[in-house]
Amino acid sequence: MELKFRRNPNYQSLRSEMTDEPFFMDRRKLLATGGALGAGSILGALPACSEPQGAIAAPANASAHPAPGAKLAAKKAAYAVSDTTTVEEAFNGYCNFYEFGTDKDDPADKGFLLKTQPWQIKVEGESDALGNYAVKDLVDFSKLEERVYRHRCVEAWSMVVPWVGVPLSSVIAKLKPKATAKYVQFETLLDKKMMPGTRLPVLDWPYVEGLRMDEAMNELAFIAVGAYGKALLQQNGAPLRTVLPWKYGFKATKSIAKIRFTANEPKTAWNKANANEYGFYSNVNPKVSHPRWSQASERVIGGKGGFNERRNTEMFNGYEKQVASLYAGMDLEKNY
Ligand SMILES: Nc1nc2c(c(=O)[nH]1)N[C@H]1C(S)=C(S)[C@@H](COP(=O)(O)O)O[C@H]1N2
Ligand SMILES: [Mo]
Repeated sequence: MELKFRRNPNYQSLRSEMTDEPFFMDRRKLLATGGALGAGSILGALPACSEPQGAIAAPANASAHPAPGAKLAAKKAAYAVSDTTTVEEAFNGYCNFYEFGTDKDDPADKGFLLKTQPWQIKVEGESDALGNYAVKDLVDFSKLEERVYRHRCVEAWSMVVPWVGVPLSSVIAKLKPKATAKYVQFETLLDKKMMPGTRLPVLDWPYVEGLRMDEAMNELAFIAVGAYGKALLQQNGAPLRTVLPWKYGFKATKSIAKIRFTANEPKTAWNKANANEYGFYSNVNPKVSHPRWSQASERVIGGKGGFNERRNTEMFNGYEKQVASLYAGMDLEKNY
């Protein structure tokens, strides 16, 4: 995981030229699919069978969740960040989602291939509620919250994102973990047709991540179904993903297809790829360097502060108050 700028060696200049690729591409794609239009505006006219799969906000039945880009109603929660919110185009256009390719603009370019309707989440392991669930079975769309969180990638860049979703604890409560469930593992969909990046052995697919149960139940742990007031676009992990603001971004699992409760520490994708560089905990920590770079500061993506804005990285990404107790007595250098 290193910074890569295939098309835009001066990525930052995009902020003054917002019609450049990839953002322009992304907008055009949205318009073409109706995702950026008011839900329903062009839908009534279309016969159901002509709908581009996963692109149009036309829930076929009550259990269907909003399609990528559909507007979501959410109540503002008390999680805010003093720094400027990242411009939406940067959040949508500068992504890590290796299932679509390893360049930052691959997910925005190819995400439209991912059909997010219908969607099933399979629950496995130490649970009294095993089975297959629709997104709406797990996420109560009448209780959506907007939470503005810091988002810190292990590659030393950051954003500030207004997520829309529900506490992860509310989802876990529906899944009745047994007392033997000490961890929870999240798994991303693996579909070689819809995710061209998975045809290459970049990671040991499917992408898996995990948390200790008490981490998963922490108030900050969030299941996002949206951002910027709209249902997540594919590149950001539609239809649902985890958000764990005190951890490096790769601990979040996009486009979740399985949730597995386990007695033992589950495997995680980047730890399998390089255990020396990516630990199970991966809490944001400015004092513990990545073996190949410092984590003391971060490059601010899509903010207001000029093209080379940096900020100092905070312990637990600024969420020490909420999460420090989870790691009391642990050596955070050993448990990186
Ligand atoms: N399935 C899957 N989930 C993933 C990734 C990925 O490549 N595949 N990348 C991770 C990384 S490194 C980061 S920083 C965040 C990026 O989320 P964003 O693109 O929505 O900002 O997603 C994480 N979740
Ligand atoms: Mo990341």
